[in-house]
Amino acid sequence: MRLEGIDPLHPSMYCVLSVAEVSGYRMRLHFDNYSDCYDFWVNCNSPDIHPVGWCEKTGHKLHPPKGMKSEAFSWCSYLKTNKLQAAPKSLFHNHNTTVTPLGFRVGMKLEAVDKKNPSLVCVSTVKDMVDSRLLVHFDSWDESYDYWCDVTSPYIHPVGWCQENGRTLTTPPGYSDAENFSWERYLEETSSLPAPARSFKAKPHHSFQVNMKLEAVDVRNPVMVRVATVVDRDEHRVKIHFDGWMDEYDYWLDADSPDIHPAGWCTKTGHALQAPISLEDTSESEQG
Ligand code: MLY
Repeated sequence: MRLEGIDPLHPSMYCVLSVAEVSGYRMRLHFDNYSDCYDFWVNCNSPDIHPVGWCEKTGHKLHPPKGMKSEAFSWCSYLKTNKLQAAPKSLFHNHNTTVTPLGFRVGMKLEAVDKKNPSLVCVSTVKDMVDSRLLVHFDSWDESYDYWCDVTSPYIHPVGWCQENGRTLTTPPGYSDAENFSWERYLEETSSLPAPARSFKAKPHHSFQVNMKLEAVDVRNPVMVRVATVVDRDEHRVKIHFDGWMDEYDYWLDADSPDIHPAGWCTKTGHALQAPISLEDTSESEQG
């Protein structure tokens, strides 16, 4: 089945995708005419996917299958010529379920954590808005740092937050007089508005505790969901340990990540669950 969705490596891009594999509530999506190496897994209620025609309806640019020109691509003829099926709208659980965040507009400026370099809080812009989510873009950087978040994200702050909190604001690369960066001047120079402070909401704290068991997607091999344990926590994140595996595979995830599930989720949804490996297995099999 065909659909439209966000490229996880370029979150500002919507692409022509097909369902390559289904496992319970999860599916592997493939970029049409591209190598399988770009395939990625999502839950079927992912906010990142939309039915055929969604981009056109919402004014988003759709990136066609590899080798096709945007101008030449039309879903209608693509599906017809290749005898393909569009995923029916009724299968999408994410549309129109939420309200547009109040106060945010595309083009507004904010201060956001670069999730790839989490020590940096940077000058950034709301680049897109869909349902209740915002696409954060870092000014004068390429789109590979962009990410989607909701208005309760702990990674976004209103203009002036760094100054109020004694943090260094990372200014756009090449910005002249970065030392004396002034939001007032920058907003004027870029003819933009700051996202209103009242639009940023607090995220309720999560209730994960150390030692709790759960089921987590293996980031290194995302077809797998494994038995896992919370081994550390902070305000908004949990550190996941895969039972039986070495600590070096532990990793931090946002507590609201779509890749962690309660114990029993795999059985309930019909997904394979990788049981903890015992130490004897460790040397020869998977871990080696
Ligand atoms: N060492 C990296 C840091 C990039 C930071 C980008 N953020 C601010 C969007 C580099 O210079 O490529």
